[in-house]
Amino acid sequence: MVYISKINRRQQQAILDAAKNRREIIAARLSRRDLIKMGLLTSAGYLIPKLGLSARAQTSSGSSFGGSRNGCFGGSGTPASPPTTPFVEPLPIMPVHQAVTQFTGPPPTVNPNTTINPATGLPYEGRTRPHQALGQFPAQKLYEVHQQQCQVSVHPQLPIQTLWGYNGSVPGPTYVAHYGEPILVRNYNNLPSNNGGFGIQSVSTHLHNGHTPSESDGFPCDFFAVGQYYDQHYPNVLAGFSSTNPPDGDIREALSTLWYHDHRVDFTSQNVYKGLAGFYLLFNQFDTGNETTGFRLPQYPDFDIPMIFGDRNFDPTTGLLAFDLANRDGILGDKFLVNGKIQPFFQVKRRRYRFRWLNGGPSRFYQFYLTNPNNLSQSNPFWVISNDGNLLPNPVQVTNVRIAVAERMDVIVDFSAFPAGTVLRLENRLQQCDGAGPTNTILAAGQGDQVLEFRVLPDAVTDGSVNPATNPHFYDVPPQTTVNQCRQFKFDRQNGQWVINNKFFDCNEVRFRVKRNTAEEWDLDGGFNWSHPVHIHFEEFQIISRNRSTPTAIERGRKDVIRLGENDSVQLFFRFRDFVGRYPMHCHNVIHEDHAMMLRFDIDDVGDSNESCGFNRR
Ligand SMILES: [Cu+2]
Repeated sequence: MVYISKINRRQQQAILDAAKNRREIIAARLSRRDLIKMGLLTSAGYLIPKLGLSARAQTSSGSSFGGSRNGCFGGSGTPASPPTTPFVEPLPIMPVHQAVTQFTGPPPTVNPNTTINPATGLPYEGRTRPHQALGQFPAQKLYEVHQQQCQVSVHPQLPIQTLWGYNGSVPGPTYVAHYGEPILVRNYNNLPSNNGGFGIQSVSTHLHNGHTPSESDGFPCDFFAVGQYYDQHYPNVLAGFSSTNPPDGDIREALSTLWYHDHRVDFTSQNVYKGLAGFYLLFNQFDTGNETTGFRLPQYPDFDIPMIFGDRNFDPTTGLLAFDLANRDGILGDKFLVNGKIQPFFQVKRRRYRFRWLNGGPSRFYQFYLTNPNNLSQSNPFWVISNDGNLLPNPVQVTNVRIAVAERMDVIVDFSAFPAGTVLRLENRLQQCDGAGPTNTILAAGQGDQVLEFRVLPDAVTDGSVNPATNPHFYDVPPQTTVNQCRQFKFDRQNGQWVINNKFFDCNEVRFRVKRNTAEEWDLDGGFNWSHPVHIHFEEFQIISRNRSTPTAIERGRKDVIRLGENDSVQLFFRFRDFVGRYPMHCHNVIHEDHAMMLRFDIDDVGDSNESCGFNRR
């Protein structure tokens, strides 16, 4: 809780003034580049103390109202949110996105629809490149989505929030997709002219870990304006269909839990913080959603529950969502939302559930435990079955799991072992004192962030799902083949911002070219004092080694986010197959991403040896 009385009143006022002035800058929609031009950023990348812009510059300790919290001293200069009572509302479940029989507006086309829309004076469509695979994988279903402002309650003790969602839902509706069933999604930008303080009204929607042609991937610079649409083609095809495993692709590369979110260059953190994210679930003949068929994983949707975690700050005066543009390290919220509600509860039957845990950011790392508040010494193990949407070869039993921003962990929790009336809390016990990365301190049970409360019901229930204790087998991990090219990347800090191999992101700079249908090794090196959850679009990788050691059982599958801790060095194996075009690699601490820890690489049929391994080569 807060300890306002212990903090100097003048310091509190400085923090509030700074927050107010920063909000005004944010409302003016100034990007990092604008701030540098206006001389409002120091050479170290921090906001100057003028007009109280930087509370940190005025307070020697940088203390926030939070004082000591989770054993952290000092703070980010962010005022504490208003108090809220935990576990008063049920966990919301996002609606399943429903297909339409035809699109509003013009019919879909292979080439972008560049006809001028008389209502806006802009081309109808924001897309700039033709669909490369719509002919080969014609859409069997059409979805229409409107990105728009909506009124949302995050907690009954806070006012209604004006957020941005997909079809009025925050988080967005859940796509239920199937391999072998290509879809076309028409994204309309219907965002309002007033951004309400932060966020920018142009968008690019990325389907995170989709094997998606570049023009539909949601590349950060493929953003489009209010009044335009953008058709995105999701073939829902297994990687390798035109290369290693024709004609249907490699079943070992099947994905399950994907998500979509805004990826607008320089503004991803603001737009996602404001609500632009949702789930995309992909089923097939093994992961069927039916617990009597295939791998017999718990039944969707009754016992297969997607959960997106997000931490947020709310203005202590107005109770409205607050975003701090001045923060370069990463934003830590003091309110914990699951599926858009602060600290909800979820009633469970005495059986197995599949939970799809997704860290929706912006910056925090979680280490989740199941804590019994009435018996803190009780250990409550569960099973990890998938990492970043890739089912592991076998379930792995754990007592806790760490999840960085954008990582997904599908887990199975068996509540049959608990008597009716048991309460368990999903507790984050990883200490993190600033946005740049966690300490490695694990807090005592009951001392961490209480994110969600499970309440075990007395109902009689059947359970046809597979028991993970019987060691069921899912997919093998494909073998690693000879690589065509090795590349090396150093993730570092420069002038208070973030670089990959000493460079900031530039939409038009192709840092290297990967030759289609070849394998590559990428070596990633972390810096000092910072952690980076690095995401590579388009292809999953396997971890060859982490700090010269074999990865853990949970990291031994395939992934699309690699946690790069302090001084970590990892080697990754990729196969880049099937499609061509531009894709990014970036830090998924979205504050780092926007300031500008990202690069563009292109896949084509030539390739090059840029950024090749050589310096500090092991
Ligand atoms: Cu980072």
